[in-house]
Amino acid sequence: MAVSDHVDFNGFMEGVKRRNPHQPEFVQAVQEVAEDIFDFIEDKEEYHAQQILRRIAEPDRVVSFRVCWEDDNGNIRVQRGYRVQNNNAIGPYKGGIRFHPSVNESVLKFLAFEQTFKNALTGLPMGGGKGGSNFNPKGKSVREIMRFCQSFMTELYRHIGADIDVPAGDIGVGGREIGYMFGQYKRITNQFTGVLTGKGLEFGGSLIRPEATGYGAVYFLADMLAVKGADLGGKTAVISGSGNVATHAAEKIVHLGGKPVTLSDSGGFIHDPEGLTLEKINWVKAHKTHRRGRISEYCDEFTGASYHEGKTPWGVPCDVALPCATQNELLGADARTLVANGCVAVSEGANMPSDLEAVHVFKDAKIMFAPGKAANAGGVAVSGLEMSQNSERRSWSEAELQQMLKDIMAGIHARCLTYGEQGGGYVDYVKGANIAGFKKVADAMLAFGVV
Ligand code: NDP
Ligand code: 2IT
Repeated sequence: MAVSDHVDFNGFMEGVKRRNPHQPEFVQAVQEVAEDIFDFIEDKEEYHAQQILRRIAEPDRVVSFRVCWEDDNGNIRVQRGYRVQNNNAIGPYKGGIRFHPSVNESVLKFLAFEQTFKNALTGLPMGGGKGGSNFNPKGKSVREIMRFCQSFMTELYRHIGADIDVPAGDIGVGGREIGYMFGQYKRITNQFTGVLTGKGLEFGGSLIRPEATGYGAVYFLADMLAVKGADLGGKTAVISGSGNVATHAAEKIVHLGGKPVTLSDSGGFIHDPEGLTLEKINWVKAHKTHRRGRISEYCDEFTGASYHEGKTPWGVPCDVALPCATQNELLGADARTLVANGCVAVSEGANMPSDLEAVHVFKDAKIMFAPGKAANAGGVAVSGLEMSQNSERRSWSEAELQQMLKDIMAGIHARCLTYGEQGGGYVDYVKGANIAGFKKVADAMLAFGVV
């Protein structure tokens, strides 16, 4: 197709909407990327002729399957499982598994699409995929979770492999669930390979993988501030979520001299004006992971904090914000409040936490705004390092891995600058991340011809 025949942005998005009815999250993720890519490819005939954007926005495959399991009362339960393999142009499919009642094809397609660009940005050879189930781990016994993980893997195993597709954790899937799934994979295939990441240290896991996403999001934040000659010392940070990403982001903010003042869960948020200390963050980690408690109980444990039922934390005045819970948790009005309150930088620990309107508010205000595909790539990057260690059958030291994570985040930041510098000291990190991620995948696809 010649350039002149190529549809315009609106025509492209109409096609995406028509082909993906009732999939708003997927359409949103494609639009956020397409807004930047259309300008970039305007004068690049080959990308048009080869329909690269159209091809990246169509997953290689979507696998959907039934997952049956028996609950503790002997009832037979049926869930839907998925694996979306979006693109393996630059390496095996790679991306997490999410267990949450909101999981559906749209959510996993958006996540697999985002993952494709994120993984390219890390500089490591990983394609993009995502999987999961509408299984709700809340209120389930550990034995129920084990039986569900085993049943899920009994189908998933035929679609994955150390050189095919390497899943990891995400919402509702942590070290325990990865252990159960790895055990079942090994039992079925009789192979001990690096087929999953986020494994326990005893069986091929990597040091600092649990910390990597939250730490990486704060390193990226620090890298953005450094461009302006600033740092995190004394800065007030508003953080959402209280899971893996949020608690480790809070921890690294404290390490770097900042003051996290909020955390949240799906019930509401806590505000601790004194700031969360490492001791308080450790309590939250244990409370949410081992006791499976609610963030509201923070206020019973620590004086001076308040709980705000049914609310998100974006109205609390801050210097920097880190949305670390879930998609579309920060809307246009929240973005306007953050900007009005003087927030200078936002680093997305979660995937697509800001809706399109919020992204536009941040861009228009020209504050430092790091999209998830850049800011939260530290997790998958250390997953990539776990894959390397598994292939080499060795383990790197914590110091080596900490340095590699910092270097990878700095590399992503530099790639964003390459395509995101707008003059006048403003960097459009969304544009920078989208173009840098797209270009690597697109150029690999060009090399393969029409496949
Ligand atoms: P966890 O399961 O550890 O924690 C999730 C947190 O988000 C919990 O506090 C949870 O609250 C909250 N949350 C989940 N869904 C909702 C919702 N619909 N509304 C409000 N709050 C919600 O997950 P992670 O910390 O691993 O993941 C958080 C985000 O980070 C996700 O967007 C994930 O995709 C992204 N991410 C994770 C990576 C990783 O390595 N784990 C890597 C890169 C990105 P509650 O307990 O009430 O459900
Ligand atoms: O969204 C993500 O990048 C993750 N959930 C981590 C994926 C991975 O393969 O480590």
